[in-house]
Amino acid sequence: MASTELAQRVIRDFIEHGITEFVLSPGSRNAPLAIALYEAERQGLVNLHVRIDERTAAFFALGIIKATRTPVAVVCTSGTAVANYYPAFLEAHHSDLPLIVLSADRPARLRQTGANQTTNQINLFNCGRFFNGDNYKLHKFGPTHINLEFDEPLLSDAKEEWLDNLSTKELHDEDAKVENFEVPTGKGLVVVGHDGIDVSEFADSLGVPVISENPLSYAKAIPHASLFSAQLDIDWVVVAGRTTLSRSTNSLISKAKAVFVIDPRASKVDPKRSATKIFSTIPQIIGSAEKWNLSSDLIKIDGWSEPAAAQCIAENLPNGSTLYVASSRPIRDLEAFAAPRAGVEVFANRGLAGIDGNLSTALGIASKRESAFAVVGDLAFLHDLTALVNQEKIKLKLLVINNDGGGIFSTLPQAGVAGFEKIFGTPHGRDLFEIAKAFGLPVTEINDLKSLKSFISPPTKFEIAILQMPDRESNAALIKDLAKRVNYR
Ligand SMILES: Cc1ncc(C[n+]2csc(CCOP(=O)(O)OP(=O)(O)O)c2C)c(N)n1
Repeated sequence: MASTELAQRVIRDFIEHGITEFVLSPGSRNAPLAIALYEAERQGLVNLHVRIDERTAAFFALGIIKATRTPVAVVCTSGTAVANYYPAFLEAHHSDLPLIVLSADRPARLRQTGANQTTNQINLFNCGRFFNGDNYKLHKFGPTHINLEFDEPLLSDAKEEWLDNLSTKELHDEDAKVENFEVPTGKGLVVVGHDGIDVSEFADSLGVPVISENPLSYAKAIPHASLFSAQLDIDWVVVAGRTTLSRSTNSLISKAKAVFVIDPRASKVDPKRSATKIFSTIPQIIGSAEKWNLSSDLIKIDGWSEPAAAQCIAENLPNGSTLYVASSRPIRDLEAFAAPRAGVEVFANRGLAGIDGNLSTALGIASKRESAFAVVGDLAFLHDLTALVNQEKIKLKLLVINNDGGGIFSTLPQAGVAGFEKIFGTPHGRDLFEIAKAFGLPVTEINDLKSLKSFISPPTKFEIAILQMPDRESNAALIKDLAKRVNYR
């Protein structure tokens, strides 16, 4: 099939399946797709975002997928370009997000002949679904890679009518059947991880204590739970989503006599099938649970520190706002120190918990929201600077917790080993304020809770705050100290 016709057929099919968000990175081999997409955008049929860096593009797409719960396609040229989608593709695989990679390729006959920008793109990601050519199938779950071989001529006279008479085709969910959850005897607990389905109503009806990795998802969750969960004694636990943040909560789960998992992605959540029972959708409760109380007093953290900043941000976010939280300390500080509340929608890349692509994901989410915030560490910030190149008209307040390196390592067993700063702490000494300025972005420096609080009003544009933090060692000591102050009963 001629390249232009192939590209037009594919883009038309995507639009007919309701896929209207595309993130394009420039190239020659994918020119037929780029031109078709530009035409479709001109006709108001798609939103076309352009990112020069494919890694950024794919994480930006993940953000849009998270915010809209619809598949998003990323489009790139051949060679290393497509390999730059790998981190986001893996993240999509582990969090079941419908990222669709449309990679342009050279014709198969050119492989292994030394032809320019030609490699083996067949099943490059080694996970998700792979299709070569236009006999693909679109899905609503998990990532898909569609590789399209384009031969010369790449450009031909565009036919205007290729987008006429569109007809809608539905992407169908596989129906999951509702099962029964027979409430066991003894003390039970609900643990809410990230990326799961909303189990608030289920937890309310069950009436047992709830601890949540994201305290902003459930106002009745118990504060500071990750700081004491390992010391609890329970008989059974219902785990919703994946718990990836604290060793303490995972050790509590492993001690329970019976573990019930609620997650549509059970095969990735509990691959060893160690759970007593796995539900792929919220089950119906049969029986009633033993009543018992678990509570802990909220510690008000004064002074300027990472835990205090996390608590301040969580408390002051306007109702109705969206928060993206980066991996490493930011998400753990939120878990450990935020007062549980409702009214804030929280996102994080917990599929593989990378510190890559975090700014891009946050920007993708913010591109679909009116009041978005993101909290990232300084290494996560530096890791994804190309996210700052193309900003469109996105409203986001990005808060960078700057502790000049990887603060989490000072809280882990490797703290203080010989060579710690060189091989774990990795101070960079860069001026993040100047870096943000160099991208033409409005930037503020924050050194106290009062200025932080006043920064957390709804964004009107994309702007950055650099939160200059005390050193990483004193932060680790403070976290230990706060854990000792937790009072639970
Ligand atoms: C892509 C990737 N590389 C490396 C890691 C390992 N890692 C986990 S946390 C971390 C340090 C992150 O530092 P920063 O973003 O500044 O946050 P902080 O630890 O200071 O809170 C690193 C390197 C990772 N999760 N992802």
